[in-house]
Formats: sequence, C-alpha cells, structure tokens
Amino acid sequence: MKNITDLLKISPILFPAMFGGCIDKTPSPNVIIIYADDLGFGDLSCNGEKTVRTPNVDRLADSGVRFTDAHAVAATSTPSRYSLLTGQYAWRRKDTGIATGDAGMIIRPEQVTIADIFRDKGYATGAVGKWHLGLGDKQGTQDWNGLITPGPADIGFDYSCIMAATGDRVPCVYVENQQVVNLDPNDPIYVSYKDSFPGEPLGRNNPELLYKLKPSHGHDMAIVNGISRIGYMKGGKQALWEDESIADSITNKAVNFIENNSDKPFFLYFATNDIHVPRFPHSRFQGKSGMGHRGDAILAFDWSVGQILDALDRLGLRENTLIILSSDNGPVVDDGYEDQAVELLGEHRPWGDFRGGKYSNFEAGTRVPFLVSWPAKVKNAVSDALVSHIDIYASLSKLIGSEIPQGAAPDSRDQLNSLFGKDQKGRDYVVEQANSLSVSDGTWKYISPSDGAAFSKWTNTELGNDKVPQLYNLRQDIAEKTNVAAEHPETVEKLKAILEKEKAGN
Ligand code: NG6
Ligand code: CA
Repeated sequence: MKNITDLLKISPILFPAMFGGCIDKTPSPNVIIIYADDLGFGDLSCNGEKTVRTPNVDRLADSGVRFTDAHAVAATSTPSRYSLLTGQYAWRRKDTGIATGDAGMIIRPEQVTIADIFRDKGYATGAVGKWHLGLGDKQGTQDWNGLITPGPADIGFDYSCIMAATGDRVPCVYVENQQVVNLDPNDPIYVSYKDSFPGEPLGRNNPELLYKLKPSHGHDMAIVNGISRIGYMKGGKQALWEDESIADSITNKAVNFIENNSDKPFFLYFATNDIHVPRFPHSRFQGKSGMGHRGDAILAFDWSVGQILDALDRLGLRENTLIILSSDNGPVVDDGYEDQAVELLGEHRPWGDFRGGKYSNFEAGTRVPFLVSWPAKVKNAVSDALVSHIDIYASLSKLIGSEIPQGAAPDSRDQLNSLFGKDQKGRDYVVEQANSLSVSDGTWKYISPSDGAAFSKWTNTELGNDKVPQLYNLRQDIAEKTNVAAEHPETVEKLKAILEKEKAGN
C-alpha cells in the first residue's frame, strides 16, 4: 500500500478537520459521492423539467446547493471517472478512452487517488457500483477466477463491490474485493474482446435468444440474461447478474458499507449502473415513468438515492455527511438498444436547455446535474458558479486537512467555497473533453476545431465537431446555435491560449 506520509515526507500528525480557515470541532464528515451514469441535467425534477419526478434527489437538493453550471471532465465515462478520482485531466493520457471490460487498471497503483487521501486520514473507504477503470495489470490478462489484481484496493479503496466495466460490457458479474461473487469453480469465466468462444451464442447470430432487449446498434456479441453485450464471455453462469436487480444489489452493498462503518468516518464512491444501457429496471419501476425503460431507470436511480438518505437518517449520520451527487457525462436517448426510449420520450428534455448530449463538445456533453449537501455546514442554495469534477479531489483533501503529495492531482484546485455555495463565481474557466477540447469561462465557450463528424446518426447526437473554431456566448445563446468566432477573434485567441497553456502544463 502507498504511504502518503512517506510521499509527503512529514511526521504523521493527524490534523483536526479544517473548515473556513479555522479549526473546527465538528468530527470529520462522512463523504459520499453518488455518481450516476449518463444522467442528463434535465433528467431531475429539481433542475426544472416537469416531465420527470425524482423526489429523493429533490430531497437532497432541498438540503444543499444545486448547481447550474457544473461539469464532468469528459463527455464519456472512463475519462470522467479517471479525472474525478485522480485530479488529473484524462486527456493528458492517451489510454483513458472508453475502456473495454478486460482493460488493465488505468489508474496505476503508484498514483495517489482521492480514496488514498481519505484512507491515509483514517477513513474507511469504499467503491460500489460501476467501475469502468480497468482491473488487473494488462488488457486481456486477468484471471477472472482468482484474485484480480491490481484493483481498487491498490488505489485507496479498502472495500469494493463493482461491475468491472459497464452494464453493456462483459464480464456481467459483480467483483467484490477483487473476486467474482458467487463463482462456481467448476464453471470458470473466460472473457475476450478479440475472439468469440466456439459454441457460445451471440446476439448477431441468435436474435431469438434476446428475450429482454435487442440492440439498435452494436451490442451484438455475448448474450447474458436475454440481452446481447459488447465482448465475448463464457462460463460463470451462477455468478451472472440479472439486469433488473442491479440497482437493488449495488444499493444494498452501498447501504451495508455505510452501516458497517457508521462508527468511524467513511468515504463512499457509489457509482450507479442507472441510467446507462442496457436499461432493464426492476418490475416495480417498469412502466412507472410513462417514458419506457429510460424514464423507469431514472426512477430506479432516484430510489437508490432515497435508500442512501434513509440509511443515513436511520443511523443518525445525515447531519454530518457530505453528499455530492452528479453524473459522469450528459444524456443519450438511444445508446444501442431498442428500449423505446426514443419513441416514449414525449416532451421530456434530458439535456435541459443545452445542446448536444453524451459524446458531444456542446454543453450537454459535460454540463451535468450537481448537488452538494452537508446539513451540518452547508445552507440550501442554487449556485451558478462554474465548477468541475476535477476540483473534487483538492477540495475534499482540504476539507479533511490533508496535504496532496507532490505530483498528485496536478489539475485539481481547492474550490470548497464554491462547492459550499459561498463563492458564486467558481473557476475562471473549465476545460471540457469530448472529441475536441473546449473551454468555457461561464460566458464564452470555445470549441477547438476537429475533423470529427458533426452528427452521430446512431445516437442522434450533435457532436459539436467542426473544422473551424467555434465560439458561443452562453449568456445570450445557451443552446450554442450561433458561432460568433468570426466576430470575436480576440476572445477566440484568449480562450485558445488558456487551452494551450493547460495542454502545456502538468
Ligand atoms: C459506446 C457504446 C455505448 C456505451 C458507450 C460507453 C456501442 C455501439 N456503443 O461505444 O453503448 O457503452 O460506449 O458509455 O457499443 S460510457 O457512459 O460508459 O462512456
Ligand atoms: Ca456514462
């Protein structure tokens, strides 16, 4: 295990929790990050859409700060998660794109993550739910039938119960403390992203076996639980998850973690499977939103949030628990399965007022729901401050009085005052990653030129790629309709220079 005290080369003094510059007697808060998957700004009723009801998330919003200009670091999962946990922009590394289910662990054991910071401070640390950051040393070399290492324990998490990648990627099993749960040793698991396994049915060859969901694009390989996925898998029948109970299973694990650690400070990274594809929520949610599986998955997500809040209330921990709720990237309606999300969307606007969505350079790619609640310390407010997940690392380190070792979290800055609603301005700018890099200062948004496609017909997303520089005035044109780069060359130059400086740094 890394020893941060050694990295800092200081004596192991335990600092009391620091807050607002003075020593505070409040015991160290518990910290929970609830990280939804593909949940759009408009997918929550607290953000103003009338077409969806998320009462438990609203409960959280009513007890904290609700942000209107908060950004995930990237418009897809792996780079966003990498950046959140390491405090380093994923685009600084080439190997941080959407990971396969057999990717080696992308965060290397020697990197100091935010979980390491908490663990070093005596917190119990846990990661539950979607991982999508790779496991093991190298792609395709994991032994899924033994201890899969390196894994979450090597990057700061004492406890983990995770899905290796995503719901739509094999292996479709839970991995608890780096071992597959409920595995029958007589039925070992094999995974490949190169070759299919002879004799195993595939979505593309056996559509008659797809009794739960059929793909709309891609997702035509291994069939698990009546749904075809990305990647090939064989064996492990007893360990396979059932899609309709994923929310229950991982939420229970998260609640157990809270219960088991209620007598000491804890840090929980709870990354839900909802509302990523394949969406196949439990029967108690199916048909309840009127918007098909996608809307029902939002209800399941909301239920999970309610379970966490109820557990904290039950244990008397709510007051001194800091909860951050957000999403890894913006929304997508058809992400590869025929689940009627498009047909039943109706008036609902997952992206709110913003253009684009998941995968896009436009705002809806990274402008995500963001709530911060800590009843003991933070007042209820709405904040337009410009904030980014990149700063969660340094801000939480500050909160618990930890110093960040040299070289760790190079892009993360302390923004506690913004997160707590005291500073209404936030960052000077945020860097957004999709196909291109963009910079927004809250008023102006610059998207760097690229050769990428302007539109994805598969997901029906405006990707925001253009061969020419784009500049939008978000104050006057929140939907990024009019490129005003030609009228404001000096602003283009200014934002471009910011980006170049960021790229040259760290
Ligand atoms: C894409 C998948 C999509 C989703 C995404 C990752 C296809 C056709 N599409 O490649 O379904 O899995 O990767 O999503 O395979 S993320 O939210 O985890 O980044
Ligand atoms: Ca995602």
